[in-house]
Amino acid sequence: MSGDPPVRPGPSAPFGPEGGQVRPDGADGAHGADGADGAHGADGADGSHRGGFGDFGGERGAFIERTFRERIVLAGVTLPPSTDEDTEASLDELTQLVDTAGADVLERVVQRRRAPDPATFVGRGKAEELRDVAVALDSDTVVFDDELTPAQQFNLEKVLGRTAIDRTAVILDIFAQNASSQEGKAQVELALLRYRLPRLRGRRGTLSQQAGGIGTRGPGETQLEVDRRRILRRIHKLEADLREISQHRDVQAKARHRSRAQRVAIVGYTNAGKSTLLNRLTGAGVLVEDRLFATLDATTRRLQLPGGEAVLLTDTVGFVRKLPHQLVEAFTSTLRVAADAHLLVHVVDASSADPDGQIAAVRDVLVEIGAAEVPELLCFNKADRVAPHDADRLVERHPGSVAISATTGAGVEHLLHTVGDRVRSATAPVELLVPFERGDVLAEVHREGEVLSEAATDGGMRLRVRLDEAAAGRLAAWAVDGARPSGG
Ligand SMILES: Nc1nc2c(ncn2[C@@H]2O[C@H](COP(=O)(O)OP(=O)(O)OP(=O)(O)O)[C@@H](O)[C@H]2O)c(=O)[nH]1
Ligand SMILES: [Mg+2]
Repeated sequence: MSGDPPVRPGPSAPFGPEGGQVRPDGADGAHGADGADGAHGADGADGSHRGGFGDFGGERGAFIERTFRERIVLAGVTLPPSTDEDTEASLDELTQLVDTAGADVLERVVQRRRAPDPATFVGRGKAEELRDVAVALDSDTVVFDDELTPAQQFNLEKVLGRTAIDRTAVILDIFAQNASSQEGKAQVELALLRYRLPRLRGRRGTLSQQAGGIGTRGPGETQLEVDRRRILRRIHKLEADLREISQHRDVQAKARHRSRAQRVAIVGYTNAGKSTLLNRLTGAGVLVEDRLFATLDATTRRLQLPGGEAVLLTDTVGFVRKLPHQLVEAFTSTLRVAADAHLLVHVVDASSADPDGQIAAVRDVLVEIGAAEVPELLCFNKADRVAPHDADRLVERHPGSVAISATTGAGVEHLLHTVGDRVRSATAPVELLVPFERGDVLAEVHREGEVLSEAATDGGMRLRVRLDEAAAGRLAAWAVDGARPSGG
């Protein structure tokens, strides 16, 4: 089964196996040998684990080996207020993430704690148990369900005698695999580098410390400084590139904002069927796959609603529990379509084990990206995969929601009518009264809104106008009766 050489291969590790250590090709007992004296072996200056994080050479590469299917052990910790079931559900999802990244989960080890151990996240004894499990199963890598600090990661690798990575690394890894556009690639690389920068020290710094003495620290520090400067330069370059792309996007966005069409963004948990829905509604031809994070780039299409009006519909990157903040930061410009939308169609996989947990996770990310205030239409998808009364129950529990199947098309007509209603109610006309001398305001009303009627009165110009929410907010001072557009 593990006839493949257990070394991390070239592409992700241009520097080769760490510390110049060479493993015997295809040696079945290689892991066992590590594990048997794991801690001692790692204490030797050669760093006998491969060090997923410390493996700086792979700064643009993957955390998970893909020339063969890596054998992985998962580690989860139940911290209050979470329950054991929460941990199991989270580990189910981590299993799926690891599978998407191209590796196999062999075993999971869980622990209940009041707080993470600052040094090793799990307790020391648990870490040793993890090492024994990994040795017994001939597993190369332990994946932790929560983000490890650089120090925890280093300490764990020492105890485990093998690579320790966390959920964040797995998600970054999948994003790195799936990025295809220039912007997507730059965003992912930026997230990877920001993640790796504080972890550089793990290997270099400690190696020189282990070698003992101030005298030997010099060269290690120097190399570390060189590495760090190189990464920082690259980070600044990527930030500049992304700013440029984002300015270009702003120009496009302004053009979209000028168009009267309302902006509707499809958001939701990864694999919920967002791209399938965009394709069904607009024939956009976006890639649909039964894997996580298939979509990383935003795609916008014009959609004609049954009521006659057109909206701009955008499909974008999916969310997940504990979405790495490095990704959220790097993807701000992509994620802005949600914050800029008039309406969010929040697609939920009705057939998932925990639709409500997924809804909550998506809403957490929406808050993080400043889209919490955008009106949301919950859309339970994959209704063809659940019993009809289960779909009904979900819709009943979430008033105003709809159930659809993006694949069969069931319920899609109803969804379109609902989108139309929501969009229209958000743009119900308002009455404005603007003094004649405020030509600037009148100009703004004409620029920003759709003027339905206009008449000169004693108090000034009286207008009936359709405004988007932002414009309505800015012009609220001139509204008659304080009428707000969302008031219907
Ligand atoms: N049975 C069923 N499968 C669906 C439905 N909608 C989507 N799927 C499947 O679910 C999987 C994910 O669909 P996508 O449209 O790629 O999902 P997504 O939300 O865009 O996912 P990411 O871009 O990866 O976040 C694919 O295998 C689809 O064929 C549906 O209504 N019913
Ligand atoms: Mg998609």
